[in-house]
Amino acid sequence: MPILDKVLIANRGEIALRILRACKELDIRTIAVHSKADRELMHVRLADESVCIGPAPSKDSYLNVPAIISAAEVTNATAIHPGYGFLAENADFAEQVEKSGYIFIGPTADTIRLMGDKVSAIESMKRAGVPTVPGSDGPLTDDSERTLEVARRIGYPVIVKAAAGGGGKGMRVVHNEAALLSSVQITQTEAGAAFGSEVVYLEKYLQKPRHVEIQVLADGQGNAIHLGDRDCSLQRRHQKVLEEAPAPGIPEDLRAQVAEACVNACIEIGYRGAGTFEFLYEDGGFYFIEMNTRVQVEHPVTEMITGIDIVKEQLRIASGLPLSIKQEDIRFTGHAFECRINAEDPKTFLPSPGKVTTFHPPGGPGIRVDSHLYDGYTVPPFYDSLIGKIISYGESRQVALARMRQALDELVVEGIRTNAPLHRDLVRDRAFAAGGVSIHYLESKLEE
Ligand code: MV4
Repeated sequence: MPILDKVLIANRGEIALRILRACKELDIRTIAVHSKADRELMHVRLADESVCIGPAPSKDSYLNVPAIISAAEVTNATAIHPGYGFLAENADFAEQVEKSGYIFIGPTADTIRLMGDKVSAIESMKRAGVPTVPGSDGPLTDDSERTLEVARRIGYPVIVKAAAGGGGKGMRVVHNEAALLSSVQITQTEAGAAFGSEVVYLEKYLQKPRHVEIQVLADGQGNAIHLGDRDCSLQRRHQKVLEEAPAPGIPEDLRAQVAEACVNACIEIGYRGAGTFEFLYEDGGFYFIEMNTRVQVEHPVTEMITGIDIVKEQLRIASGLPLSIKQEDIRFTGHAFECRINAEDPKTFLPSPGKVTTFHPPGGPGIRVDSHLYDGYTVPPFYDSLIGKIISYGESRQVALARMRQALDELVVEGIRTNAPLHRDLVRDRAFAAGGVSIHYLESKLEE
């Protein structure tokens, strides 16, 4: 079967460049679509063709479905890669793409919809044998007595979550029975306004968990594999800052057992493409919370420890090829870190767009830089502030961390402010160096 002929990259920045590089390696032609503010993007220059799809605001360009489909029509695209963010997990977009005769590089619209509803996602995973958080096992009803009973059974604290939420929006922690019903109501009203659905559910609130996720690949033809886990606990306001693979300090038998459950779940639901199972990990237990149906920002740490190019695999799967890699062929070797470099003030975290007068990326053994930056590039103010990722690899966690320290010291970005000083501090943090800090660690540290 021939690989895809021509891929339209429906994204911008570092991930658009990452996708372009994978296409070039596979001899697939590329189409860049960009906003009026993004003519200078690195991948726009490198693409075989480029189309301006609208003005700077995302809603008029990168979220403009008719404009993207039109660009696919005029350029004769075969497939559309959505990257992450923007339309990547929009089931209606995936459906439109397929109805217009293009391949959506990702799972089916039905799968995206199933995972977008957190209640149905959890239900499918539970049925497939993936460990979940003790909870309401479905939406809360308008029977207050039942809601009170469910919370009593779970035990306080509990967390009320919007079924249409995710990524930190539409949730509320409840510490006692007196606060439960009003919290449920407020969350329902907020969810209705934010997502157009008032459906909420309850979970036991885990107070000091780590965020550990498992990467999978599936071909939608009955084959699925896992690429191990990542620890993404270092975050601020639900934005990940620094990730690593594998997650440190997890018993190997447990790690393997949960990963195998994820693989089984993929087969059970007929999953296709790259995906991530998100877990909270606390006191030696894994608890599924959500599934991401896209390639993730932090995918490189997994690529470093497995040697597998996840974006190339996405392209192969989309072209209809069965998975070429078997689970037993995958060896997990060494350790990798990723520092997300943002154009922002290192103290206030306010965005810092503008012209980059000097960009000097780090290098040397075990260093990878995924960035669209170059000398003279102007970071526009309209989008996410991620300007690149430094990835370090080493045969051990210690070696990978030492390489990251050096890489951050070599990095030069002038003309704009970046969060590099925060990273230079983090990679010298004692608790972080020991491994296994919780999701609250960074925010507590920043308060000091
Ligand atoms: C939780 C939790 C504690 N207990 N669920 C936040 C984002 C969304 N993906 C789920 N989130 C959480 N769900 C239960 N039952 C704590 C969080 C949470 C969190 C999770 C992952 C990474 C960072 C986080 C920051 C704050 C809260």
